[in-house]
Amino acid sequence: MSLTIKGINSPVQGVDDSSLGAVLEAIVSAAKLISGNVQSGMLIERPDPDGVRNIHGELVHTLDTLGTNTFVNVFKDSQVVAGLVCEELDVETFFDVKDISESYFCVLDPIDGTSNADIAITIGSIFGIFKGTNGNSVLDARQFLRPAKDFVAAGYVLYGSSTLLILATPLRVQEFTLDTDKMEFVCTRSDISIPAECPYYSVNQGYDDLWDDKIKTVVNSIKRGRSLRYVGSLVSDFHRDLIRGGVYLYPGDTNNPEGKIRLLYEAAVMSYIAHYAGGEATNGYTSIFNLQPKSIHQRTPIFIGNSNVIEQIESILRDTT
Ligand code: AFP
Repeated sequence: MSLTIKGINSPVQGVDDSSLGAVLEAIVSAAKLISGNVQSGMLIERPDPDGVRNIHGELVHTLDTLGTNTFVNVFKDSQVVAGLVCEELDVETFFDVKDISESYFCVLDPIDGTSNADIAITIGSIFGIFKGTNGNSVLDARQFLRPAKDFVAAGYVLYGSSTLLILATPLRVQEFTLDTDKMEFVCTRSDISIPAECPYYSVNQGYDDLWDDKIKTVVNSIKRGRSLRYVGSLVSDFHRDLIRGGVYLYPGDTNNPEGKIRLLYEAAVMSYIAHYAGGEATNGYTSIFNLQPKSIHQRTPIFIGNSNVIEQIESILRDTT
């Protein structure tokens, strides 16, 4: 079960549907374009504090707009992506396709961590892919309001000192690195599983005054014997945990009871990757892999990484009064 995808130099394992292959080709071509934009850094990314804000109240950066437009264009051209939910677009977007019964629905954070873009820190694009339900002909939010376990594939592109594509399917989690001479992705890790050791934890410790006692107990307990690493781009922090072992926490607090991370196009995607790499993700009480979203831009508290540490966190939250 493998398929040749334009832009990737070896057949991709876990994919044998040519329409899904076309979705991945669209993502690969967007990734290459965005990688070039990200490399330009401050040449194009000049944050304007008085600029436009998105539905979440966050500043829309030039790269957010470029990233969104790039993905919208490749998906539109693909003729196989029938719909998109995107962090930067208030409502669902639908596209014309060749054959609705052979089409897919994507969720997307086009550029995660843009507030890091003007300081040359690693950022990324996060995507999840659903096969349509109800014969695909229903064109509304129902196509997207589904748990992570329904994705047929999901992943992210990391724009850092190199550009990486992480692609998860139920068969395996693979990593591809962009060869910038040939402008094609090369498989660099063919079957990723989160290591048993968990040497790192990541959390914005600056919010500890806003946490309730349960969260303080969780953080105090899991930090023992571990090094703190916090980039402030979920993709970067999660990628380190995926490859080296670790746990990422973004709990709710008194200002933001549901935290900051979006369920559909951030937490669910990462939970899917973690699941097929042997890890876990929870909102503290329920597995995010199985969590049914209620709205497309819903937020969720998230604790993700090594499964034994996630179990420890759930048990602390269950038992602490
Ligand atoms: P931006 O896209 O606005 O930079 O936000 C990135 C992010 O959603 C996620 O990638 C980080 O882990 C998190 O925010 C960091 O948020 P804090 O600054 O509140 O810790």
